Amino acid sequence: MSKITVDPVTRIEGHLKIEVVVEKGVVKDAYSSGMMFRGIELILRGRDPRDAQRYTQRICGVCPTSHSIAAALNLDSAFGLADKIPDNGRIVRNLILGAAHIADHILHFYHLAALDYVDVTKVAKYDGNDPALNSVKRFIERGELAPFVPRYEGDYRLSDKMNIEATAHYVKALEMRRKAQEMLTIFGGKMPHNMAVVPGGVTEIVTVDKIASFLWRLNELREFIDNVYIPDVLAVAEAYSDYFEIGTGCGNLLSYGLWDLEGNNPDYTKRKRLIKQGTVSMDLKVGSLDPNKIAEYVKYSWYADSSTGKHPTQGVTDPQYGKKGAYSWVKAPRYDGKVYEVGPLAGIAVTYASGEPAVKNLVDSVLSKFKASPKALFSVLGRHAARALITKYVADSMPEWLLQLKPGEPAYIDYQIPDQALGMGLTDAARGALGHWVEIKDKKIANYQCVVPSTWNMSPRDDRDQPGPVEQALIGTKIKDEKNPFEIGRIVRSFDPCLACAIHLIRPKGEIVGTFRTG
Ligand code: NFE
Ligand code: MG
Repeated sequence: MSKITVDPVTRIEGHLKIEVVVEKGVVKDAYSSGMMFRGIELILRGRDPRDAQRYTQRICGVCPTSHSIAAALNLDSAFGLADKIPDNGRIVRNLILGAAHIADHILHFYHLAALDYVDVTKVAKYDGNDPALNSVKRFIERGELAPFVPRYEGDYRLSDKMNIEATAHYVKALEMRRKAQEMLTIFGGKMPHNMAVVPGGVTEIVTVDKIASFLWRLNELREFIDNVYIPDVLAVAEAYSDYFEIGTGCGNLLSYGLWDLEGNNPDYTKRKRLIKQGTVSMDLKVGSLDPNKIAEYVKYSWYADSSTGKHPTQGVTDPQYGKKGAYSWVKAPRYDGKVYEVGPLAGIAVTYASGEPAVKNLVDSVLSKFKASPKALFSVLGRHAARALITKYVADSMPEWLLQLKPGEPAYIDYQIPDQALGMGLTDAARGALGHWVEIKDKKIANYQCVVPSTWNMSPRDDRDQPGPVEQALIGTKIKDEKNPFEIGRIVRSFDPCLACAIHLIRPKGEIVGTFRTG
């Protein structure tokens, strides 16, 4: 029996420690620990509710846009506006969120995950004229290879030509991400932390110029998605096809859905969305979404036991670093007491299993290429493929949304802040189901709770000792070489973890809770 500790896991956002216990080359046990303590929820107490819009975006620099949407939906519902947002406001929010997801998924595949599969050192053999590749080659010749090393060795399977091409695409993807961020700023004002998404709609007026400026960037991104991103994901999948069977996980997926296609249904769990709400398991049976079944557990998290098992409307944040038996700052959210994975795979699988024709065609075309059944989606490669397909699906849907905009018409509706109210905002962020809940008293925030995608996915064990999604995905994995545990990095990164989002709280008086080193 041996223990492998990866601390910190690199090429993710935030500080994550993964420990696995290996017996006869197989992972017997796994522990996911969020090692960073920070926060927002308690800072919001006593503030003007509209501050949630600005403050929650500061949870993270990668997915602030999703927090802005969740906060806006939350405040819309608390202010009685959920079914009153003008179509221009709803559509501009969709375009801003769509741009953010495109940028984010390109970032994850090329700049975070692909380096587990692409051997950049092969660029040393390049003898062409591409300036970007020649500059990478010079770095290799000088032995300056960060951020591509340190890395695990011994399981790079692409041909030299494919490794070189994929490295060129890594560089191209930086430019494409910038284009997607620029697209976001046309309506959002800036990135990160956009200024436009507010309760009541958006502050940006719609003009023909903005539509045209958005569209030409979108067209270029669609070409990149179709001709580079998706082919690269498929090429990786072909060379590493065993990863359709590795990292299966808990087998339960949950999606809040995203990109509102209608604005007149105040119930976010029933609203028509491009990606649908619901739960789905490996038999592809879709369940309806009931947010009352969500609770966060803390038996193995560094919080007071008295705060365990609470629904987010009753959520309590009471840190206790060093609590006996605990091993993470991440809480353990559960749905109906069970473990659920969230993310693009969940959104795609719920929409696919609901029979949406466009998503069925996209998913079936990938599965038939690999002669695989839908069960293969529950895997490392399934997560990457779902991310690429959701990127294509939203990018292909956006031109029509641009045509639905009405220049000169309102994108915002005015409102009064109520004395007392409860609110809930549900959307899917790039990493999955994101929920914000608010309680307003005397026109101020009395309680604000966020339950965030990486909190679900990176969660530790819960009060019933059920391991979290990433822990379950690791347990049972064969480790070929304990000195180069590629499998761990590939499984963990397939979830696209963000620990900044996962742990978003702080002790109210700001005292030091503990001092410790990681890695
Ligand atoms: Ni910091 Fe985030 C997303 C949110 S969480 S990246 O997507 O919400 O995992
Ligand atoms: Mg929280």
